Amino acid sequence: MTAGAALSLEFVPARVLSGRPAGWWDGVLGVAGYGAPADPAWPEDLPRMAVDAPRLDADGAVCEVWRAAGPLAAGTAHGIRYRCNDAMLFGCIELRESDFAAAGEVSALQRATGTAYRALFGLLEETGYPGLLRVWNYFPGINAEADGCERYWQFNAGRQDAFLASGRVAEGNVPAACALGSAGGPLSIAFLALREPPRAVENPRQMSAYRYPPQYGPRSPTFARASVAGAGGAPLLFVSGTASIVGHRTLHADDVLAQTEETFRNIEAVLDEARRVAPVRAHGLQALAYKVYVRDAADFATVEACVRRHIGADAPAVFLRADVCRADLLVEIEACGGAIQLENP
Ligand code: 3EB
Repeated sequence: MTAGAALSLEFVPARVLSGRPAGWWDGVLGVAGYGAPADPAWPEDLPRMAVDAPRLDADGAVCEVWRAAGPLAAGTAHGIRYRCNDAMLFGCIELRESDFAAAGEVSALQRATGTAYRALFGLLEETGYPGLLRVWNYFPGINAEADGCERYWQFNAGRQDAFLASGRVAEGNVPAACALGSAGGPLSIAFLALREPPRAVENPRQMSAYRYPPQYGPRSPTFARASVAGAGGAPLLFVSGTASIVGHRTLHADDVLAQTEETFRNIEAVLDEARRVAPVRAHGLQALAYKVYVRDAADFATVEACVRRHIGADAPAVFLRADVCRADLLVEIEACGGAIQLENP
């Protein structure tokens, strides 16, 4: 990473990472691995998340490596492993639902989610990084019904309760996020927070998710379409998981190509909005890094070709098999860039 860059992202095959010398890890804020468990040879105090979401575009697991300008401090509090510098903090929390019992109307997943988010807000409060910028959420069976309610809805209830309990409003000042169904394993949450509050960005083509009508669940999802913050005049940019939703409705059910095209119309719209409200340096879709979640592995080639038509051959992108939070959504795409330095693989 170049001197002075506030934050950098590199997608690295997990097998390459395991050979890195000890000193290489010094500037690493944290790692999210997709497709395989975390490597036990990594530093003990490294925040890491292992998500069971197989990679579709290459063999083996891939790791998202976040680096920040040093010096970094590390710690564990509220069950969260974190690293931070003077501007930002990255943390990971993994909770097993089996460690939680359902209580009356409240499912084990809802309780685990509430516990995770209360821990997250407690940590940010104590360490002094209140500006929650980006959250990644993964848990198995996101579309399954359990205890008379969709599991994604249970997750939304636990998340929103914790936002409200922390004194944060559940709309407006909310982070960029994604929520995907893994193939198994714990509730896994990674997050990035800053000293300063980020600016939430919405998409004029889409209803804000926190205003979705109740047909998508009694408690609405708590996230913004994008968020921008920090790095002086050139903000870091995170575009949330984005899908084929216009207004509040899913478009093109059963047509994965049309969904992918619609998703890019949404990403373009949220990028335009981000540039309108902040001095974001992002010269179009080719300047961002992407994670693409595909529900059905058989759709991978169709989705990849469409994605590459939009982002070009060189933009960093990984393609993962995962369930999207509405049963009729076949693809979801997240992006980041702006002042984030992107290392090409
Ligand atoms: C949507 O637009 C699709 O619950 O944190 C995208 C990004 C979606 C984040 C979340 C859900 C979330 O509603 C799903």
